[in-house]
Amino acid sequence: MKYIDLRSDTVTRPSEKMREIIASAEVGDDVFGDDPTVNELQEKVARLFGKEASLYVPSGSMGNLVAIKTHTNPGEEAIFEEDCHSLNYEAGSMGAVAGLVSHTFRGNHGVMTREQVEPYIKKKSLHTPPTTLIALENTHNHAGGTIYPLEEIKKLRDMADEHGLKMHLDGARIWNASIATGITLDEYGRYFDSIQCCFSKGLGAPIGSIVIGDGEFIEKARRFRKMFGGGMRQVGILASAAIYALDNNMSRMSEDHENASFLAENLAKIDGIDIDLESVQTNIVIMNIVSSGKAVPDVLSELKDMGMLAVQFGATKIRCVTHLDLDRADIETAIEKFKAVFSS
Ligand code: TLP
Repeated sequence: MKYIDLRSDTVTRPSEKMREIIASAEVGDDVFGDDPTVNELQEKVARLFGKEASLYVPSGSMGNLVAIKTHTNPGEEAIFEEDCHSLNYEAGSMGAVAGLVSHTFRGNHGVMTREQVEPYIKKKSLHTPPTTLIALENTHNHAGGTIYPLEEIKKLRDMADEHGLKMHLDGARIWNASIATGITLDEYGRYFDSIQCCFSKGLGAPIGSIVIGDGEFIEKARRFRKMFGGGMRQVGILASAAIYALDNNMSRMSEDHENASFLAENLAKIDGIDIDLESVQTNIVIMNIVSSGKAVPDVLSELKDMGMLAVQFGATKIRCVTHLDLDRADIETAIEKFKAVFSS
């Protein structure tokens, strides 16, 4: 059965054209630094974000870990939003591998503010783990693909400068934020010491993420990538897909955002489904089904029997993500399937 797969934008498959590009990519040994396609990708992305350098890594989780490990020392404290991906879905790497103490704050739609965070920044002392890093997520996955307002990012950057903190962005879906707001990648680049972005989500490449920063930071990060087993060889075959994705699949993301809004507005009309429409800002829709009295696994299994896939996202919540392998007709079909499940 061909499913309408709304589990994630990670389920996208390389198109025929992308596969052709992959097949003809020029390659070399990237651990020696001589894969021309990887080098082209790294230069291109650094340029897009107005930074000196970047480093191709196998996954977003490794990208966040490499970047944060490069900025910090074990026993230091880092500030994270409570529901962020790095702390909740990366297998505990921030504690287990980077050796960090995490201080979390509850964001509003994933957004922590300077006023909220600043009083808790710890100075180095005999007793305290000094706060040395703040990490943001844009778009914020768990909050429903919400966008971090630029004004708040600027305030947090000022705060980071005043207190000597590094600022990292989990920008797995920064492409969506940029397309939705018109804020350029270069503008986002200005406010962070490092950014991690994924090619394997809405951009539709099969594998890969990238860490962006200044030249010295990236050289140091390269060593941690090697330490974590992320030094790859003829990886230009994958980097070529990322270059193709950037050139061809970014501007079309507005279609995914329109599909997500359409899906959310229609699902919100169904009895038993509650959606905070304010949080639907890009390609993610999170719904709470508690008022239906139904259990999430039962709903997901009924949907699956009808040819549709989504994921559980908390005890009473379901997440749907729109992407380039789904068109408006698929979304309309998905809405009909939800209606059928919730009318029974
Ligand atoms: N997110 C995946 C799952 O892990 C939940 C998804 O389906 O959304 N940062 C953010 C904001 C992410 O959403 C993800 C992946 C990552 C980092 C990690 O990327 P990968 O999966 O490449 O390690």
